[in-house]
Amino acid sequence: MVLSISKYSRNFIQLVLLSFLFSCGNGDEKTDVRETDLLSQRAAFEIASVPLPVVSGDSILFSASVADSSLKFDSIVVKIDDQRILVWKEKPGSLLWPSANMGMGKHVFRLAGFYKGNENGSGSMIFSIASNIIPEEFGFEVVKTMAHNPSSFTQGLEWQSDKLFEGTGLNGKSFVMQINPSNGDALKKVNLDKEFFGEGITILNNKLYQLTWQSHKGFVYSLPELKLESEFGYPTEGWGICNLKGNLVMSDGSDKLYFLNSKDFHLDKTIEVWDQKYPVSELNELEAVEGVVYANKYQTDTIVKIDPANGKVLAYINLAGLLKKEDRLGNEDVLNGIAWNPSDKLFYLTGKNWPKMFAVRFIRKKAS
Ligand SMILES: [Ca+2]
Repeated sequence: MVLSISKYSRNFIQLVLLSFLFSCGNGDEKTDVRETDLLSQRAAFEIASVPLPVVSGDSILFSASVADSSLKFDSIVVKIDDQRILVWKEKPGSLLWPSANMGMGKHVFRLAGFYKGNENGSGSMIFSIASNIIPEEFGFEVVKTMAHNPSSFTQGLEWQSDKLFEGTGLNGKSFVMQINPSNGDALKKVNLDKEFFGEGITILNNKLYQLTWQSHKGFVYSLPELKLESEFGYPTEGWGICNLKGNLVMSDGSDKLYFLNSKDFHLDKTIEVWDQKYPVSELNELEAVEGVVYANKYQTDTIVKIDPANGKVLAYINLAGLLKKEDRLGNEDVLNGIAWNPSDKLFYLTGKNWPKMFAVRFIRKKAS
């Protein structure tokens, strides 16, 4: 619980910073007022609370009143996130807003009051949207068991046609490899410099992208030769990566997925992942399969199936017992490799320092 509270406050700070950046670049009416100024102004409005969280699909009734009766307004601009929704004349009112097309997680309802052209009061409220989908529950069936190199601290796993690639972590032990699927031996291997802690990998248009943990730097390799070609930067930590519709999709250990343009690596969009009650944090290794994203939750035996359009959890897959107790080698040997093989339609799963890799089919649990 302590973790989730600190994550909440971290998300809030990120949100405020993000809003600040957006407001700086917005030439809208008087939005050259900096967000920090806006938040430090007198709270001119009282905004009625909404359900915590709002259930996706429900309409949200926003209503506000004047808290500071000494202020007069010509107009009150209503925004949700950065979008200007409407303008109330002289007095605040109410707004019934549909949530169906909004992404999961945090949003901001914001009011800015103006009098004779000057902004003279503000108010804002953060609210969250949770999924309206009951996640399906899956177990698994092992179809094939293979050897995996137990010295590989697995951070990313991905098939390209019949070739399997693995990225590993730890400083001085970080590699990107093409491996023999039957025993985990490296067929091709590139070492990362000691300063880098390797993370997830993904393959798009014959290029392999590899993240690093805290260096804000990724590497691009050309295939099939697995030759370092270029580097790219990103502001977050790097955890897992996959690709979807030509975009790179990254995790950073939070409840967010970041969609990066693969040409210039700019951030196209961010989604937050939620089930019906809570954000799903610690998202790690990723795999995109037939338009949806699978993510393992760090230090658990759970893989989460996510709708990338909105961040809703579609299913939870429970992989407890996949690696038997007698095969476990230490504390850090957590599930951390997910690679979908389209030719046999199986998930290939392994973990950090696991001696085995498994080809697995997910089996839907019967409703009890
Ligand atoms: Ca993967």
